Amino acid sequence: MRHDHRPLPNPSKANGSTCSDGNACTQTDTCQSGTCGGANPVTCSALDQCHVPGTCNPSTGLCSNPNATDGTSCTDANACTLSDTCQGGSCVGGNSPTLEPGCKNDTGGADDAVGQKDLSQFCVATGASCAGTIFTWKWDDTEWSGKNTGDACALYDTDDADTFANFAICVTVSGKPAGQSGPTRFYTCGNTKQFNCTGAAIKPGTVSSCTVTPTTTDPFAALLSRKSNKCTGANCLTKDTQAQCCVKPADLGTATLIDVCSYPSQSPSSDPSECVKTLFCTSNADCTVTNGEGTCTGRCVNVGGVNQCTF
Ligand SMILES: [Ca+2]
Ligand SMILES: [Ca+2]
Ligand SMILES: [Ca+2]
Repeated sequence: MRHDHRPLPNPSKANGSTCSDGNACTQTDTCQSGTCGGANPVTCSALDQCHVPGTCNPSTGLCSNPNATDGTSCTDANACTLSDTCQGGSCVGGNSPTLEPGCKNDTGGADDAVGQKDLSQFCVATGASCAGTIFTWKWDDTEWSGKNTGDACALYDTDDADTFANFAICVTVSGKPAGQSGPTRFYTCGNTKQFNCTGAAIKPGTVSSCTVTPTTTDPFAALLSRKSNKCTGANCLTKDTQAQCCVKPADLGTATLIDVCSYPSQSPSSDPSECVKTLFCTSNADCTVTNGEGTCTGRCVNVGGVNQCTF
């Protein structure tokens, strides 16, 4: 029988011996100087773009999987949705590429026609101010001398599939600074040419209207290569004269805008002096949008009398 009170021998396991530290989040537990130490911790990483890294549960060794904050930007890999955001841990596609066609500058560029005939931009919009389609065209000039006028029309084809003009909405401007000269005119056309309102005859009883604003911004103002001889009047290189029309469905019927053109001497029957030469689309192939998510192909359809891309 032992009579001393020395502790019983309790030798440590060799360093490096496996053990368990009771924490499932440390994957490699080994004895170090008689203590079980955990190492090789579980790394919690985000499951996907709409989750954030979780924390390891020591009793299970499993990571939690918290959602990213709603509204965090993400990509749903669909180019037809923009501004995608995380909602409840999933990436939800945002708005479509814009339906509103907006403005197009004259594809002929700046100063491509003689001053008073030169058109610079065409825009399509909708808005509370107009129960219909708002469109706007601009002359590059800001003033007209003597009896000179600026004359421009929007040409429409009724949907008879021949692309020839069936009617036109025309505005004349004159004076210093330019203002509207006479009322907005509606013409029925002979349906024989695309860019002429052949046999133009005043169409009574229309309800659409246009207003003229003498000086607005010029889409080509920043171009250093502007030719000052092409327009006249104060600030003509940096300002334009604008006609804005509210085209009502009652006047439009089932028609499609062909283009906006200027004409000599208030005569839309004659050959155009200048057309903006831009259409928002003519076929579905024109309606492709490429962004960081790939390519989205939309459809070219008539909205408010204007062929435009929808997605
Ligand atoms: Ca998307
Ligand atoms: Ca032009
Ligand atoms: Ca101008």
